[in-house]
Amino acid sequence: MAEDSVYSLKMRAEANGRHISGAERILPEAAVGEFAKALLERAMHHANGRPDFVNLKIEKLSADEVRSLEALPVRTVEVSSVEQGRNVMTQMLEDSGVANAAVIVDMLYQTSGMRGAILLDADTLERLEPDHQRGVRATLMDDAESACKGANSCKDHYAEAIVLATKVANAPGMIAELCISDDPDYTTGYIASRKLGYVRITKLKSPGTPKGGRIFLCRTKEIPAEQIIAYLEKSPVRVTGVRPLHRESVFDKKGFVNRNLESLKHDNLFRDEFIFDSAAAPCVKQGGREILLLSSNDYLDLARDERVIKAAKDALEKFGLGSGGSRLTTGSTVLHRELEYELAKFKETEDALVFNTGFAANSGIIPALCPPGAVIFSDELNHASIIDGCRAAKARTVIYRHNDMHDLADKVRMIDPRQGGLIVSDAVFSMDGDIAPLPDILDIAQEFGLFTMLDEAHSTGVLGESGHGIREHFSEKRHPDILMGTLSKALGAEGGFVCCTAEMRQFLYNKCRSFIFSTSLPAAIMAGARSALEIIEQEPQRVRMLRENVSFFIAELAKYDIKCVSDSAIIPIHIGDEGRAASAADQLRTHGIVIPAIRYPTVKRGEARLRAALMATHTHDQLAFAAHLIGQSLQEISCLPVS
Ligand code: WAQ
Ligand code: MG
Repeated sequence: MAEDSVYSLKMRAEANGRHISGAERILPEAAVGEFAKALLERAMHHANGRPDFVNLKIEKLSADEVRSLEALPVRTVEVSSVEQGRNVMTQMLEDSGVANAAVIVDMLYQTSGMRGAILLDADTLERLEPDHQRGVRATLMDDAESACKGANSCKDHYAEAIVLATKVANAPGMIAELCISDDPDYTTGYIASRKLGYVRITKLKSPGTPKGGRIFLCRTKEIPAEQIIAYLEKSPVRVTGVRPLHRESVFDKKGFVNRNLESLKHDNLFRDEFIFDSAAAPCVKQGGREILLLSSNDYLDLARDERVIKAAKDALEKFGLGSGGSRLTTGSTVLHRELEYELAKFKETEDALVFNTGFAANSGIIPALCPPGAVIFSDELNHASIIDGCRAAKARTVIYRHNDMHDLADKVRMIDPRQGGLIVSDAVFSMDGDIAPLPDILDIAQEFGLFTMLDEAHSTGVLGESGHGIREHFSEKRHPDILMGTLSKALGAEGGFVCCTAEMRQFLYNKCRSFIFSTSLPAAIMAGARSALEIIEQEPQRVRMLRENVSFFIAELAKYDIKCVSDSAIIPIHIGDEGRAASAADQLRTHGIVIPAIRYPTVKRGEARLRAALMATHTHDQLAFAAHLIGQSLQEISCLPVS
């Protein structure tokens, strides 16, 4: 039985006179309705924009004028650079007996912005298409099975190209076709002919370039150009045997994960999870065992304080658990604002803004403050969240040597950032326990009009006579623009915050993406943190006890020849080799002490260390016991071979 009547469908969409999409089909009568709808859908919803003009042309063809052609055989040449791709194309053209192959490929690379192809005489290099701007377009073609393959398939560069290439390769007088996609991110192009088949070349341009074009290379000795053009434009073709592209090797997802895990283990950088059955107190329970914890950042032991828990409980009952929305929509309660006023008072600023985590604060604030053109000056030992903030910012980042104010001043002076910028530093460095020279940072920033940002995650509740932080420590009257901190360490709660001027708060409230696009913290957390803040004000002895514990512990370690320095509650015990640090931590665990081995990428490779963090409530007995065991295990691991 003969097929139904056959129709050509052509869609073209424009906006402001600019082409935005086009597609065509050749279909049996029964499929016309469905595909017409799908083509319109494609016209109306194209990534290039919304059209103001759509042309859908439906035309009956006489079935016997439609030629059926077998799809060209396909192969793929993987190349590793554009240059290599270009050479492969040139070589294949030469092998097809074309003189001037390099000149022709060069011409392809000069082409862009055409709707159609260059029709080029291979012998005279004469352009034969009547309209050089537009080029000649191959049209009236389709995959013979498109009616069965469904109307809703999205644009498939390969499927469309193989149909076109098959039609073109069968044109009278045709020698070869060369093609580079004009899609900025589609780097695969091809060379095709009846002799070569369809040869895909994986890199013909670098990603991001909107250049692309086609050359139809022909001989007109026996066939006049008009006849070639008439075939390309007017002779309907249906291509059979178009198969979806077979990918030799799909990406190995499982292998990706496993290779990463293996390499972490090999480098002694794999981390296991410790699971506790109790709060992070000096003594914790783990699997029924009592363990001495020397790694909590709950420095003042407030997370489990009765008053803190009661405040949180009351708020929990009143406000429920989750906040249900971003601060910009429905996630602000009086408790959020009250805590912010208290934080501002605590840090002597006009106002404050609470973030979901310290990480969210740092990684969001820096990009907000540093647009393209600005320069960020960042200490080489800054916390990962600051590094990620720098990476996310469109500004340039300049790293200065750790706490080296000469290096910082030199770099600022040399770069002379006229479009603004930021100096950003940890107040207490999280892996070293030392303090940033705040007054010097403020001096340098002042001279050049730079913003300043200090991360007080480990200094709030720790530095200064009464724990107010780095300004109290230096008796500094000036304010950094951004005094960032966390609720999750000495305040025993959860979240990050920024203390700043009222205008800066408004700026961040409106500009900081990590703040805007997060559901706010529960009111119960706000109430708990506020209570903790009150306790720090009322009981400054906690801060003194913490400081006293640090001196005691450092003196105990010295008894075992372990020399440590720290200006905070973080005490690094330097080991160096990752494997030794990991063994020391493992050994201490078996003896009932948790003190983690800090390794790359938290610190540089070869600078692994045990990192003790003390609490105000550790007893001297506990600390003396810990120092003794640490001394013992360091002696044992020093006999281990360096891994
Ligand atoms: N007739 C002649 N030339 C055309 C036509 C046509 N129907 N359609 C496009 N061109 C020209 C025009 O100058 C374009 O700028 C250029 O070709 C590239 O067109 O196996 O996407 O539609 O994975 O961007 C190759 C697939 C994809 C390789 C090619 O071309 C693979 C592609 P694009
Ligand atoms: Mg394209």
